[in-house]
Amino acid sequence: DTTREHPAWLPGESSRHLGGRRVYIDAHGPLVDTVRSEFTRAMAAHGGRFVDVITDAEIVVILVTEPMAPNPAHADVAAVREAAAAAEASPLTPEGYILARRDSVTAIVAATDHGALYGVLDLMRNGEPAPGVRREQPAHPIRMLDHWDNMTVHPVMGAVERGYAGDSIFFTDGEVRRDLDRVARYARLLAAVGINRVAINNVNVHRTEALLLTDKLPDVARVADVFRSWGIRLHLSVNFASPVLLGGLESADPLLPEVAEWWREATDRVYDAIPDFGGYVVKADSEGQPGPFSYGRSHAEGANPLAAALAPHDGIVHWRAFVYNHHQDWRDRSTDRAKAAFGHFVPLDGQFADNVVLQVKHGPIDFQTREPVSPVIGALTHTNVAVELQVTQEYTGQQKHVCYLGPAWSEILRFRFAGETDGARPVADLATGGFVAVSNVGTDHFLTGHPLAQANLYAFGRLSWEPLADPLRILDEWIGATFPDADDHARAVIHSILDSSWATYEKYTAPLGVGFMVSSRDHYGPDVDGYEYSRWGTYHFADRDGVGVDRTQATGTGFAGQYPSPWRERYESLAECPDDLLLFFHHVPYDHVLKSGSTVIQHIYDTHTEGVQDVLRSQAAWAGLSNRIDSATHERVTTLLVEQVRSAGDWRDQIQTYFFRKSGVADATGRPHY
Ligand code: BDP
Repeated sequence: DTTREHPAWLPGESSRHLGGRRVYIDAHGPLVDTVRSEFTRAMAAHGGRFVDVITDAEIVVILVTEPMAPNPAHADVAAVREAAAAAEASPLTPEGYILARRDSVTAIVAATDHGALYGVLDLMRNGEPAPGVRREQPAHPIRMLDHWDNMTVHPVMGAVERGYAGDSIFFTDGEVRRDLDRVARYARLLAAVGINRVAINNVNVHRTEALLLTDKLPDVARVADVFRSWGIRLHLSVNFASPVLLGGLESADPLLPEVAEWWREATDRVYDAIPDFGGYVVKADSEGQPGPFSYGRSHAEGANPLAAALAPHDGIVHWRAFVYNHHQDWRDRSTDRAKAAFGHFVPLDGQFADNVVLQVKHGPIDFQTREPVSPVIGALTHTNVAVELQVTQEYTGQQKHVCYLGPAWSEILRFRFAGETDGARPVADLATGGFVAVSNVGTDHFLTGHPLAQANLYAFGRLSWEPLADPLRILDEWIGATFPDADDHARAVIHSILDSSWATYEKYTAPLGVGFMVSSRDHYGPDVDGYEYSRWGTYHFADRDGVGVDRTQATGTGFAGQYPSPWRERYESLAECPDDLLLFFHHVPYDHVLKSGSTVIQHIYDTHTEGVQDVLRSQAAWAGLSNRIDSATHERVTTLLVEQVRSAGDWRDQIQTYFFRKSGVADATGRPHY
């Protein structure tokens, strides 16, 4: 079936874990209907049947309630008895479940239909559990994807802003799609990795998309219906000026009673159409979007009326902290885009309503390959904070390059603002508002353009459920669930191509944390000075003597001072600053010696050569899989690797040449210069 995305975890084969068995279900609720239909589908393909007597079953799905009222018959089955005992010993959270296996019986025990669905999807992804009892529950209740989908093809940004996988799966020609089959399959994939909220439209809300909130509500409700059967709540990005744009008011000043009233009425109508609507995503005062600054109001004053409208319905405002001046004067070295979000939002800590989540990009600038963790995440103690990641590979190869981001996200989630002291909390724990990421899917046959980019979507879901999980274990899970028929050799090759692909990408692109150096239009490919004299505020300051941005307190922009100790001192100090962020924090001469023992200039030369060699090795390894995985996937990746090799070579040549010409320092290994 060529309309189906491919290969995708939960391919047809995974239903064999559910089929061919005698299944007993003692549970109820809308999501149990979904569970039942998964079993029915699997049984149609692989045999098996539902049974009425628990002792006849090989797979048991039951709900326990609080206080536990166990069916006495349940005690006759060891797996159920053990799972129920575990649930009693420590109660399950609403989305949690216990998987137990004893003798030939697998038991899935949950407290809600949502937990039961997650338990069954776990079985589908991973197959039968090992003997014993395993408890799973999400670290955070909010695990969300944002789509940057436009309703019409934007002249510059296309159908999906920063999308690299075809058109929008939700919209076409200014309307919500009639046929939502792909959305249904996507929802199933997302549920299988624990995603429970999706915002369907771009954070840049143009006039057409603004109408989703009002005129287009019946169509939005159709999408919400599809997501609902997978336990996913739908959210909308809204335009802050909606009261003017849609309501005909003269002002969107958030302190005007008529504006608050407009939001309340509009929101009530949304809930009439979609009773479990998730809430609003707002990009305000950012890159041309309207916001409270136009009325002299703070962002807390801007967010709270929307929050008040949503609160009676259990809705949330995701308010983005991506606020900075994109019209700054590049000649004025006193400004620093990295400092902006902290300056705007930290003084407002404690002023946001309880159902506002401040959505903070993981780094202080903008989804670069390597950035320090945003200090805003550590500084807000009285505000719900969501960490925003970018699954769509805007700055990491645009789904033409292999770049598995699990290890990058894992470093962020494990980062401790207080250093390595006992009891210091990692970012994973500070994300009191959960995790949000920009999705990477579209109408492309492979769902994500590059088939291996599916691993990023999978990893984001799994990390949002279990933020401290090992990203390489998640990678192996994804490989197992996606290529169930691949032999051990093929799996090992796929693993080796992906596991260090982020490090490889970093080697051949902008060095040592300096970022950008990309073409300023589409952010793909090298353009070392592409942003150097622009108003966007992202610079590298390379000259004949050195390179890097001085963000120290002593002589630079002072950004390092936004961190608590020990990072403030570490980043400030040339001797202590980690190599991989050196040029983010310091401007250094080319002969500065790194902790690695190499000089900055030699490091730039060497890593760029190595990075291309890494890609060539991946290309050769992939070629060896030609008869070991399905040919369509093999061909697509083969084609993309040709482009990755070309592009990596382009990066290497431009970066090496640029820095040779700037510095005049020859490559110590004698490699030729251009
Ligand atoms: C930047 C993208 C831009 C987005 C913006 C955002 O280049 O297209 O609109 O982020 O997050 O990285 O709002």
